Amino acid sequence: MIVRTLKDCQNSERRVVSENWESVRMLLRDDNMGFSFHITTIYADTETHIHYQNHLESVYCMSGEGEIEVVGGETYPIKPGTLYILDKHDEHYLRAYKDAPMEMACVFNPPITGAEVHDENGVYPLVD
Ligand code: 9YT
Repeated sequence: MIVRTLKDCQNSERRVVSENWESVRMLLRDDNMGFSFHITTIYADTETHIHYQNHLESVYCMSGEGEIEVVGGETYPIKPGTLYILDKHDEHYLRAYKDAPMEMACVFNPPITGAEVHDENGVYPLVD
């Protein structure tokens, strides 16, 4: 059994900050669960290009509002209670509207190690 609190994880190297978002990786590859689990804050009034070519991701919105635009496809609203599932490694633009950040719970398969950063194409590398 493993038990962690968001507060403890925030006060550790599990909290990673980037230009448009920050993410607290509460569960990582070295926990051997087959997935990773993150609490991610998408800053208000931002647009992020993301393309997880090596990972599947599901994202549940807990607060805030925005939208996800699939490149070459539809745009879907995101609000509290919305789960989006990138089952086709969908390349997308993630936008948080200007009034408030979006608080998201994210699951990655395969799990990330915690060291990855988005490259210039919005991709996380697959770490051996
Ligand atoms: C929703 C999303 O993919 N945001 C980017 C950060 C990611 N969730 C992470 O690395 O924790």
